Amino acid sequence: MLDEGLNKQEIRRILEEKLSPDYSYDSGFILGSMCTDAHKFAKSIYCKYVSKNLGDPGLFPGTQKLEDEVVAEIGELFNGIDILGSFTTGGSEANLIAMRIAKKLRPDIKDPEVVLPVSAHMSFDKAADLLDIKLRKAKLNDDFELDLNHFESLLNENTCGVVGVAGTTSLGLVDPIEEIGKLIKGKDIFFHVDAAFGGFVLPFLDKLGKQVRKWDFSVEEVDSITADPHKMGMGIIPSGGYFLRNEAIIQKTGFEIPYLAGGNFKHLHIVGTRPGGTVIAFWALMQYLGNQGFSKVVKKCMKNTEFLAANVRNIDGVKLAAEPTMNVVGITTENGQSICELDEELRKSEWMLGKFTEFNLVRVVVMPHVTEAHISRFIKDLKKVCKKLKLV
Ligand code: 0PR
Repeated sequence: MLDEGLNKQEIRRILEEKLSPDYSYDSGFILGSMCTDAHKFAKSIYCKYVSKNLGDPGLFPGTQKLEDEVVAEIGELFNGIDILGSFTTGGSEANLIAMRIAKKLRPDIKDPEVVLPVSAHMSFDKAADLLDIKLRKAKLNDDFELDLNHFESLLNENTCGVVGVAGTTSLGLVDPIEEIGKLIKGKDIFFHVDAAFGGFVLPFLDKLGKQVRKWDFSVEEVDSITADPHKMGMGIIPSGGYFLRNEAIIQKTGFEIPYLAGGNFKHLHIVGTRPGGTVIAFWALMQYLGNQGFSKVVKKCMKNTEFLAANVRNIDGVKLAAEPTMNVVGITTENGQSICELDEELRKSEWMLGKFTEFNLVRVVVMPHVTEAHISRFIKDLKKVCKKLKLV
């Protein structure tokens, strides 16, 4: 550390220089990210309330009330009534909370297992590792749809939880949540839906008149949902969300910290100190955009998705891995050649895509920061790369 501090202007200059290697969302090169530039209004609100700490809600009862309000509003958006929950650091933490509940609710199972699709996010592997849960992964069919028969065959007396994904990480596809619900109906198995990405897309697709499979609390058996404001919600990083149908679960499985300055309370969080500013910022953003504002954003992303998909269909050498359900486009080679070289070549022109070797596809997430002009530039380079690699 310096003995004497520098002046602010100098520090700002140094920061600009040191951070110059970072990619910016508006460059268009970030095509493979599920995050985006936070909404301007959310940013300004966040700065004002950055010191609020929801780790000790007794000290910040106003902030806590806003969190309860925003959670209830999101719960309604997901067709639930009196939904509880809280903001998290992201989808990984929310999924970890869900897996912990699944295990805790079945103390009678000595070696607990969770059944989930092989396309489920890495965070479930992390949760399983931390909680000592065995994951049983169900296969996908050739069209990347979940193989329900295989899923069913993995259920047994050790199953404490099942997971369905509403917006898979690789392709943005929605699992047959209703059908999974039927498989566990009447059984003492916790059902968690991971809509980390889809949570702030699917409700608005529905409102735009697009056919969407049932995926939320409207499916009776669904117990909890992950949905992240810091993805398609355009909230501040970090803003994840965990939403739970049944309050008794918090009483049964929650933690208590007896010494807090603001007093004791039951909670499910993994972390202690917890940002209030991100919650307040998202509350404000929801009031500002309303249903119409979010629908407009989703509509634009879907228009750009269709633009990209239409182009990919016409490029010799590559094809869509699956028809996009939401604003995620998987691109694969027509001749089955490995996607690795394609990804490498595109990276040379700075295109930052997601690479999924297990499904042999590269992923474009058409986030709000991605414009038609960016996609046009990308398509041009993609065509060049297809020729260079002789995929044509
Ligand atoms: N569930 C699903 C379905 C996800 O896709 C993700 C993350 C998570 C849970 C975990 O969320 P957190 O990262 O908030 O804990 N999906 C993104 C992905 O793996 C994460 C990401 C975001 C990766 C931005 C890259 C990036 O630039 O693609």
